[in-house]
Amino acid sequence: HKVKNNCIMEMLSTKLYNNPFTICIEGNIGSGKTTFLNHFQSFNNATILPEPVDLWRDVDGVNLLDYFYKDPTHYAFLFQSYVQLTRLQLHTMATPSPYKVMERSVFSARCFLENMKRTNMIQNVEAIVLEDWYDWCMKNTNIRADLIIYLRTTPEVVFQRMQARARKEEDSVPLEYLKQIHEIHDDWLYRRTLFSLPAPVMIIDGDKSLEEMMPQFEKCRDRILNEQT
Ligand code: DGT
Repeated sequence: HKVKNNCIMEMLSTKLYNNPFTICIEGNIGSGKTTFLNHFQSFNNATILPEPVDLWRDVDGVNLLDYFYKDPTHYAFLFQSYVQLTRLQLHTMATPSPYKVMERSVFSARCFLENMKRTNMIQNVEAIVLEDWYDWCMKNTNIRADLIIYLRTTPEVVFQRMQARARKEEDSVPLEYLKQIHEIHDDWLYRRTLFSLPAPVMIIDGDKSLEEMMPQFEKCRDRILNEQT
């Protein structure tokens, strides 16, 4: 009873933040988002939200990520619609700390949708349905982004990393796909000619090695702390 009461007391005293300061880590596949995200573990008061890729791999026993890569024209809409849902769930989730650090966002899901449109992976009407859902959510929920950190990389570098990590679903992904995804991220966050920007953008050289990334992380930390004061 004592243990149970202590747990209840602890839960009642945990303050939840419905509107935390939100940082989204963006960049191409293999750009180092997960590693960068993990640096934030050292950040006081931050809730780290990695990408829900495991959810996509097991939707009632179905690996949708694998289905998507094996047969994009059949599964692009279904996969994209589930990705969008799981991202919205993370955006709207209250956190036990005042900072939320997310790997990607509902905003960058649009980069993939844009690519599906450009390469005719998806029908026009399917894209419209996904975009209508997106617009509705933007108007009717309070999805917030305060800072975007763009790990900008060279497609050839991330292609090598992707091959080295050998995620089994990605074994047939060609360099060409990474080039397309890179161009769309650059259109959005570097050239800034595509979509509107939901937050200020900080660009970081993601081609650098892990050790070389550390000073860049420190720069981010300073910027975030400055924005809060
Ligand atoms: P990292 O840590 O920078 O190496 O990042 P990754 O590669 O672990 O994470 P990410 O988000 O670039 O992608 C994980 C896999 O899921 C990758 O095969 C691309 C795919 N993916 C992520 N988001 C979307 C999306 O919105 N649509 C589609 N079609 N694929 C997506």
